[in-house]
Amino acid sequence: MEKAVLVGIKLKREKISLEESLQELAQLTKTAGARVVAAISQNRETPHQKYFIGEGKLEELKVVCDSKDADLIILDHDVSPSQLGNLEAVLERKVIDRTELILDIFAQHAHTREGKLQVELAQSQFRLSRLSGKGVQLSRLGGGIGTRGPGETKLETDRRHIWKRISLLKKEVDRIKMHRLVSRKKRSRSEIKSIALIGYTNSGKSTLLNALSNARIPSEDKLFATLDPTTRRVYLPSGITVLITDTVGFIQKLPHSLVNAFRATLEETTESDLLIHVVDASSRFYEDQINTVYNVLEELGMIARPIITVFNKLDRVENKKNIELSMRQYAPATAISALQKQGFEELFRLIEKQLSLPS
Ligand SMILES: Nc1nc2c(ncn2[C@@H]2O[C@H](COP(=O)(O)OP(=O)(O)OP(=O)(O)O)[C@@H](O)[C@H]2O)c(=O)[nH]1
Ligand SMILES: [Mg+2]
Repeated sequence: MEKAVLVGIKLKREKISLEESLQELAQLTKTAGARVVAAISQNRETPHQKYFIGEGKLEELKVVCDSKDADLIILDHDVSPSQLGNLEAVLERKVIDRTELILDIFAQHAHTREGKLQVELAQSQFRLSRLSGKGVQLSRLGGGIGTRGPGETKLETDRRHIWKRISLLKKEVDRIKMHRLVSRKKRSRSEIKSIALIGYTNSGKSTLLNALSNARIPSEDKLFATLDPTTRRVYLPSGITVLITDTVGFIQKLPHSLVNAFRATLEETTESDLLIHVVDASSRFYEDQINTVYNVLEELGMIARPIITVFNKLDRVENKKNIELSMRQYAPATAISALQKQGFEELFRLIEKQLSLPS
């Protein structure tokens, strides 16, 4: 297992919480299959031109890496290709950033053909942007995180080959998109209402859909357990059937290449009649997470859909007062425990009301 040192960086103008961001980075690292052996952080006015972090911090980082025998360094910030190269030269280890880490997780978790294509496309575009910086060679020390493609795919390192691969992948993705369009048209003719579950990663979307439909979608205490959308039939108490789709979770600082790659997959969601926004009410950071979800929705042009907000994991919430306040703020909203199957009656009532179904 690779041993990773995390580096949290906050620039003065940024509004993120360093603690929250680092905690999340640690979880992402674990999900990618590496072990966190140390974490350091730095507040800076502006990035250091050559290394992004300051030279003193770099010195400290080098000492920590040596003493912990680390294999790789993960930066909680996007840096330029040349800064990355300079850091690798000094630290003599693989250095990756948050985007690369998330891409690696996506590569490991994509299972359908389309998911794999989308991820490889995003990875290839990312690689190309790295290469085109200053013509820096990808100095990948060994394998592991940042070098893996989806499935058996090996990532290309040659610019010309990447170009070719990208255009091939794009064609494939387009072909699948056409297919989906046709089956979606068929479905909309059948007039079954469709609902999409959206929300921050690990909020409990898959657990909820499993509970509602007796499906067996893998749910794990990991970030991005679900990548490929799954649709299930759910029977409402009124006897009406709806289709509910479980989707990829959102995260703060979601790489742009990925938002674009998953736009196609999420198009399914954009056409649904209703969104159910699942919130992990037991997280200290749930309000930030709600805002992140709204930002991504805006980016995807989905904000106009009717939304029901569901505060999940109520069984783990100690201070229920806050949740009650939030429920009023985000009405129509309700609180449930997907794991213990509690609060579903009210959820069903809201769904039927929003879809204007007779209940
Ligand atoms: N205590 C408690 N845990 C829950 C509840 N709902 C989900 N969980 C746990 O939260 C973790 C994440 O659940 P998932 O259903 O995989 O979450 P997700 O939103 O699908 O996550 P991604 O697919 O990674 O975006 C799992 O360990 C679940 O068992 C709940 O109501 N109460
Ligand atoms: Mg899931």
